Amino acid sequence: MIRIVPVKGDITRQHVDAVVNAANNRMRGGGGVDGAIHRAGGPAVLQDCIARFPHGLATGDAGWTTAGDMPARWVIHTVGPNWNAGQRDRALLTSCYRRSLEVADEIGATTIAFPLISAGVYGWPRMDDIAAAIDTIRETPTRVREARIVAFDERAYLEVCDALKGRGLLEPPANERLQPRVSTGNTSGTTR
Ligand code: AR6
Repeated sequence: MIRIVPVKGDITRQHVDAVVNAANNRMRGGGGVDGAIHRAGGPAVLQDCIARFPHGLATGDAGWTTAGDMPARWVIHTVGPNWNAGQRDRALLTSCYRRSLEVADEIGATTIAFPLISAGVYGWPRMDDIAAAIDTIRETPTRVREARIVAFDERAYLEVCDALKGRGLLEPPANERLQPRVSTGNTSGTTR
């Protein structure tokens, strides 16, 4: 079963097999996550976009390139619906999360980091985006073991945590999980 891990921070710094980019149809860079990924990955990402996607990508679809200089090995680019431009078909948004996992399976990525696709410049209501992300990731058959949902700010991060908690999916933080249980009572039955 896939683990969904909430993370607060910058997606370009994630040590995972693949980071997902919230791109646009042209696939030649942009602002937000897209700008950050092209800056951190360097020119190799754009070169690969041009070589592998001469005509860009359809909304709801996904495809991979190198991650260039980032710690990840691949970028999985996906094009979310632009709510602000009237693209409000939720199936296009869930398709982005599903297609990204399918591409991850194609390339053999088992750890992946998602941004909140369409929830920035494209204006998709964030709570609904978070629900779409979690439910689609859980429902898509995949060999991916860990999917991080990377939120850029504290508020979005807490919303992701709440949505996971509401579904019984929020795991305790790693440091709590790893802490050995310390017994306080003297259970040996002897006195010292
Ligand atoms: N790491 C993680 N999350 C981030 C980062 C980052 N470095 N930067 C922003 N976010 P957006 P969209 C969050 O606008 O709505 C571009 O110009 C951000 O707070 O990046 O799908 C493309 O070229 C928000 O919650 O993507 C397209 O034209 C989420 O990531 C268009 O924007 C997505 O915000 C795509 O718009």
